[in-house]
Amino acid sequence: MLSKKIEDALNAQITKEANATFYYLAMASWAQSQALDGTASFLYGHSNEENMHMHKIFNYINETGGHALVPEIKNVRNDYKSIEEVFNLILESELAVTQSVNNIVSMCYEEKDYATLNFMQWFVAEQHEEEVLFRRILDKIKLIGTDFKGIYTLDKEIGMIQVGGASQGGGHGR
Ligand code: OFO
Repeated sequence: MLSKKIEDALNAQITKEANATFYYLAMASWAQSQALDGTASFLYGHSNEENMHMHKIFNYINETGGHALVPEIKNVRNDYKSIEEVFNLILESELAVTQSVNNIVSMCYEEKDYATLNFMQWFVAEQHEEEVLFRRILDKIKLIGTDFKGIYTLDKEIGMIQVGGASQGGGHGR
């Protein structure tokens, strides 16, 4: 049984996962419109992954006696300046999600909710993987560059990264 405090925190996490789903979907669409097909394919996949995270929390709340709520999605940005901006924004967004996951974990200790603590461990591992992945992509952007030739190579490299989560054990194909 979930306490009201934990249920509210999990519903707030649903909002964050939903925002990430649509944020990355908008970025994927922007990349596709710029003929950055590898990046678009990676970001569509990542958007789907965030959607899966959201569903995971829906299911957990409802099976634990709570009520998972559909969030309102507001202010999705559709235009971006560059591939570098996109991945900087993603890392920033993931760091905020990690903070939110960590706050729920702390709350679980305070409330002695060990079932939710156990459930959240998956998200702790997932966030770690995502942070590593996006830092690595930003390193590649610096290394390869974004001039005419660089962008072509970079887009291909990003397109080859497989999206996968902590649940698959193997991470993001690194
Ligand atoms: Fe849901 O994994 Fe990042 O945000």
